[in-house]
Amino acid sequence: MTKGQEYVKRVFEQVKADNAHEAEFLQAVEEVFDSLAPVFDKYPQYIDDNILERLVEPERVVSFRVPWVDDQGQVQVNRGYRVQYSSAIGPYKGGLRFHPSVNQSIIKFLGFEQIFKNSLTGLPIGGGKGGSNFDPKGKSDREIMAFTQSFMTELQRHIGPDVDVPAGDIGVGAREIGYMFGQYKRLNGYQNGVLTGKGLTYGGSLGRTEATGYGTVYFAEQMLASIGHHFEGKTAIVSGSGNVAIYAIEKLYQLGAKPIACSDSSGYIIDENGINLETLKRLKEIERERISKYLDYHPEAQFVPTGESTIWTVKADLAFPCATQNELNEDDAKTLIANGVIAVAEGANMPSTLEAVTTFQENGVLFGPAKAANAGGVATSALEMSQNSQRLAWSFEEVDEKLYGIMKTIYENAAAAAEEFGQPGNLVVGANIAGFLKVAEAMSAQGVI
Ligand code: NDP
Ligand code: 2IT
Repeated sequence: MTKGQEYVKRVFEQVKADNAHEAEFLQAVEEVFDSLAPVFDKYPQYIDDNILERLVEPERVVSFRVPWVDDQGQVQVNRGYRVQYSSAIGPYKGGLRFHPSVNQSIIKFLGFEQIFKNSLTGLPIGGGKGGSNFDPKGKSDREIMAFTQSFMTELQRHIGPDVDVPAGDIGVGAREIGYMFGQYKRLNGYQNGVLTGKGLTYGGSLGRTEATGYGTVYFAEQMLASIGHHFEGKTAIVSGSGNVAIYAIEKLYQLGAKPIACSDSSGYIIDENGINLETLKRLKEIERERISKYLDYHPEAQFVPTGESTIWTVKADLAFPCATQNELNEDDAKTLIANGVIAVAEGANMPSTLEAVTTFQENGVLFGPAKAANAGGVATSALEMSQNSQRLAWSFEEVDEKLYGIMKTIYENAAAAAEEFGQPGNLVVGANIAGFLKVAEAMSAQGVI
């Protein structure tokens, strides 16, 4: 074993002992640590500085009670979180997730990923994440408002435009950001840089809604170009049917591909004619319906309920997991490969298990890891912060052009780091190393922090 390998192994054993019950967090840490040994062999001073031990410990973990009253007049209580992971390169930045599965392990895995993702964007943003085990499904607008106002009443004491800037994630979109912004303003006065993903009438950026999905497809375009391919004539599977999935589908169409399947937690649909984007947007963005409703408008499509088979059994050239963590396992990877998949780009955070990633890589499938491929969302959030500071609003084209440039640069930097550290083509290793190096250098420069 090299010194770097010994160091990474030793720290990971300690992280496991200290966080034994946090499976998702340990999975995210393992994926990053697995890439970093050659960095420590090249820069042994980072071993002497105990850089990993420091980086893996969040600067701050806040957990709080969120009491609210439902439409029946019953008092409900949920648990809220904000993990302020690393401010080495900028204020904490990262989304808020409202989903019943949210716990400290999930928020810490997302916050840890966010450090490297945000570093890769090239913009001055640190890593953070938050959320609640609140389940927005089936709740009235009034209940959503009651919950989000209570959530922000506590969260507001921990955030600020130069301190920590939350945004959306699963279960948190324009409506939730709007209510939270309103509540923050009542308590602290107007500070438009405190949240991103805001509505266009009160400081939001054109292109933020589209950014994560578009960015993932721009990243995949770079991956395909590296082997002389393009989207024209290719079919795609996109899991999920939320913000990321919808705008990945939109950009795939614009670049000449045909998305034929998408999903929600109830099941998946296949439409060999291509998913009708207008129907999908109406069902998901306006009516908040289940995906099977799609068949009411397109009876030629098929619906397969969850439990029968997964969306990864659909034959297609490209796969974009855009729903949630660990939605694609080793068996799914093998099925995709048997069906001839060429490229996989992760719109969601950690959607592929560690075994699935290895399976793709060992079988020559182009693989774009989440922290690189889905960084367009947070990058555009940082562009929203810039516009807020300038008191300007850029055009859609200006934002989209910047997003495209950022995704291309992330691809190039990840590919170059993979090459430099002896694993050409391995974008997992490349993204982890490129993201890490900037944070490590910033931490070293700032002393023992
Ligand atoms: P949305 O809430 O808009 O959509 C989430 C979609 O994923 C829904 O279709 C949902 O189905 C499905 N889904 C969520 N949880 C599960 C689950 N446990 N099992 C099956 N399906 C599930 O969220 P986003 O589109 O914003 O986020 C999707 C992914 O992208 C997440 O991993 C998020 O962290 C990541 N991401 C988001 C960014 C953003 O800017 N929004 C930026 C970067 C990454 P259902 O409605 O049935 O629950
Ligand atoms: O996972 C992510 O990068 C996000 N949910 C977006 C975070 C942000 O601050 O825009």
